[in-house]
Amino acid sequence: MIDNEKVLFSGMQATGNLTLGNYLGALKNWVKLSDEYLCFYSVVDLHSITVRQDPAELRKRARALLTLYIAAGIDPFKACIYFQSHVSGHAELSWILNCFTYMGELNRMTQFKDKSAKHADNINAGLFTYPVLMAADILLYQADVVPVGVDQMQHLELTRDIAQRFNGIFGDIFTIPEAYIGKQGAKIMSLQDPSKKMSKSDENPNASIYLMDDTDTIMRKCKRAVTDSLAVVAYSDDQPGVKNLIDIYSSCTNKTPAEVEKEFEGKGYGDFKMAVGESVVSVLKPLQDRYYELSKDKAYIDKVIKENAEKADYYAQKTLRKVKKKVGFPEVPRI
Ligand code: ATP
Ligand code: LTN
Repeated sequence: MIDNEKVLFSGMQATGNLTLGNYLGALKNWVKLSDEYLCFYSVVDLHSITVRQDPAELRKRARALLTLYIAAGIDPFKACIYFQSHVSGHAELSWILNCFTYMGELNRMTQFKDKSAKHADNINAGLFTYPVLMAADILLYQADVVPVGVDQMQHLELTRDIAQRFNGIFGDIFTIPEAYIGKQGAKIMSLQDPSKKMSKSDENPNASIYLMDDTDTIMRKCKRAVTDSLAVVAYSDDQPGVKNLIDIYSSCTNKTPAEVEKEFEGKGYGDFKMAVGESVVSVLKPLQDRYYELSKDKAYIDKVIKENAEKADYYAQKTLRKVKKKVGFPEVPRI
């Protein structure tokens, strides 16, 4: 690590197909930030098994997600793109931090409440302590910044609380991380119900644009997106469907919402939706092409996976050694 180089950590779960929300709210920022920070971008497969998974499917999706990180434009030999399960430090630190986290804190987590309602037949302890593993991910690499969507802010606040508590007892061990929320695309909403976020686990396929959707599908989903009867392209909370489409268009074209309003002044929703669809295609098509190209190069992806697991482990062990010493674990005798 270069002295004073700031560290960034983020991760995504390999569950479901990635949506445009994941790209605009997370991946797109990751690419931009990888020039400014020492970055760790993890495929958080340990988190994935808090919900029941088909093993073969999980393995396939995890590799596909790692490939997508690269296809989105992240240089895997600059940023560290790796599988969480390849670095045992995540699970180790997570256990230690469990002992510095209160039940009351975890009980307040809204994602736990949502997910346990959704998976009522499998409310496992991992689902409950999920945020502690996330804290371990971040603190293990001494991350200064963590780009996340707004839905993850509560987990990040908890991470800061745990780190501060630990530091309060043992001295300055952990860097206290800050959230990084992108200006545009922080919360892309469902195309069918703009009061809900676009989510890869949505049952209605028309609600989300998937990163791998073909051109016709993208255009069709945009055309069918729920709007209103006001017939003006305005960036207003009274028009959540249109507002969401403006957010998508702004993010894909790097225009401000005010510029978009101006561009579509006096035009109907038909024209606007067509333009939104085209802007999405212009972003996703090159990404898809790169993805298919990369997927064919098994040796290259294998090299990324192996080398980065070692790199991540090196940084993880540095923190873990300090933590273990502080909490009072005996050192391995050097004989
Ligand atoms: P799930 O439906 O399985 O909960 P998800 O689509 O919400 O999944 P996550 O894996 O929870 O996706 O999130 C990955 C990253 O994408 C996170 O940083 C998250 O904040 C961001 N993200 C997810 N959905 C959106 C969205 N609709 N708009 C902006 N960012 C999003
Ligand atoms: N909980 C996150 C994924 C995640 C993460 C992290 C994000 C796991 N560990 C560390 C940022 C930093 C999610 O569901 N989006």
